[in-house]
Amino acid sequence: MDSDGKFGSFQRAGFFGSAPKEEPAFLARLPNGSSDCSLKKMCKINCFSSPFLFRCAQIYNVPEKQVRADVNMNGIKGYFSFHQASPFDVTELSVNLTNLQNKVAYYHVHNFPVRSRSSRCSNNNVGDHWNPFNINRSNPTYPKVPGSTHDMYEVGDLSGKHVTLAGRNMVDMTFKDFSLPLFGTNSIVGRSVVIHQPDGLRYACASIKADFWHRNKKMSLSS
Ligand SMILES: [Cu+2]
Repeated sequence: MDSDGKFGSFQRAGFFGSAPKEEPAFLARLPNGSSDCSLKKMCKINCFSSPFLFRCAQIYNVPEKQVRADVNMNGIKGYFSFHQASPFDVTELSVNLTNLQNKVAYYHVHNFPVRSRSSRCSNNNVGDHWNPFNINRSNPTYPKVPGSTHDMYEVGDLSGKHVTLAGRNMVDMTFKDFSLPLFGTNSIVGRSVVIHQPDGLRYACASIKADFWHRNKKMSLSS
């Protein structure tokens, strides 16, 4: 919100002329100097010199999210780390894996966490790819390689959107992902990452959990 007017004069986000007097109004920008909006405070603004006063929504501070999947299976060690500053920001994905021994290629977010210790990465355990928009990967138009806009891929198709692990022994890489939410109903938090062999068989997996180490480090730096 532009409560300090740094983006210039107030522009209305929608048409409020017929809105009932007490209906909450969601505004993109606030008039310069005409409101007392601040965090966790209800505010009233005078809309376009109208005699009506509109209430705007309470303003919340949305904490950033940082989660990770720690992999330690079949000799592969490392992590997938995910960070999103807010629901409106791009997600940053870091992949740091060692001892791949050229044995694996694809990696995806799958539907469920690793719940059982037996047949950990099986379909019964972690399910299929996380694909909340029901994108059909059998469709001939599904991108074969990275480079298309991320909305063209399943949300969970990380190697499809970015790069595969084929022919690698270790990787340390970071990507921006425009379709990998950590907030809301399509969030990947609480699901899992599965690493596949080049033939598609599941080789290693790990649950996506809150990154307490990262959070504690940030808290200690800020205190
Ligand atoms: Cu998979």
